[in-house]
Amino acid sequence: MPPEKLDAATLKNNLQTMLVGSEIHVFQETDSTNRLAREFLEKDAENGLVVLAERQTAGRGRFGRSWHSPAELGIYLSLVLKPELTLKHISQLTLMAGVSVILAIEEATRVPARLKWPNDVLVHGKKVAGVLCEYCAEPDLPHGVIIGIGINVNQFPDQFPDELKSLATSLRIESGEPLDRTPLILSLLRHLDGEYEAFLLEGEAHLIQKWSEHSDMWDRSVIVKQGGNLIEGTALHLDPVGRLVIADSQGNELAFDSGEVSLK
Ligand code: BT5
Repeated sequence: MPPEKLDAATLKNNLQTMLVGSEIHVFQETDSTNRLAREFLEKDAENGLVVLAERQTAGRGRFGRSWHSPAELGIYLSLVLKPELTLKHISQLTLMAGVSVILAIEEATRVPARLKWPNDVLVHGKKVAGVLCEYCAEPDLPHGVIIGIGINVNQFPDQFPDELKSLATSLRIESGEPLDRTPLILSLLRHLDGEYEAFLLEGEAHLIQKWSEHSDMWDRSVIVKQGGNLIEGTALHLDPVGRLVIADSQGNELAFDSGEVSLK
């Protein structure tokens, strides 16, 4: 069977959302959907605009890292939101996107995906999806948030580059079956819509609880890398604003609002 192609009209016609997907653009190829979404935002994009690409030539991760984005095998999606929020809330949108990815994967597959703070979706310890939230607040330009989501859907193991083979997985590898991306994208957009609305109406408490329930970090030994420092401890919980709280070897509780976590 030829690979399934994404189509903006099909997505739009089957969309069940209030805000997310107010406009949908599908590109054959781009450097990064987050960069493209930012360009739309700067031209005053509609709140809820979604950009998808079949392939990214310079997909971005956090801290200048890259996201491997082979043609037609994954989902590369960016959502433009224009909330009236502070920076504190922006990191909570990363958690909101992670929860939405998990719910969509649960709906479409039996793959047991779990969250790792702040932006990773793992299956059996390997990364199947990642979130990159970027805040645009330049003077004289429209302000907003770009939520970028990458999901590995139909890759076989040998379709990952060598450096990712032990770190990455796909839904196909985990379920043993190919998966159509269109229903998964529709489910993801519906969950983003619902979770975002709930977050705006009710605040972050419920979101943080939901995120925590879908994570298996708790009580595990972790190393948090922040700047040049490595801090070892046991992951305890998220605090009320979504920071990761760990206990170090002396039992002191430390809260992190950013960083890179390795599970031991
Ligand atoms: C992320 O960064 O996990 C955020 C990834 C966001 C990608 C989406 S795709 C649509 C949108 N447009 C963009 O340009 N980006 C977003 P981070 O936590 O920094 O993880 C990056 C690291 O994950 C890399 O350094 C690799 O080790 C690993 N990695 C790269 N590509 C991967 C892949 N396809 N699957 C699993 N791991 C990958």
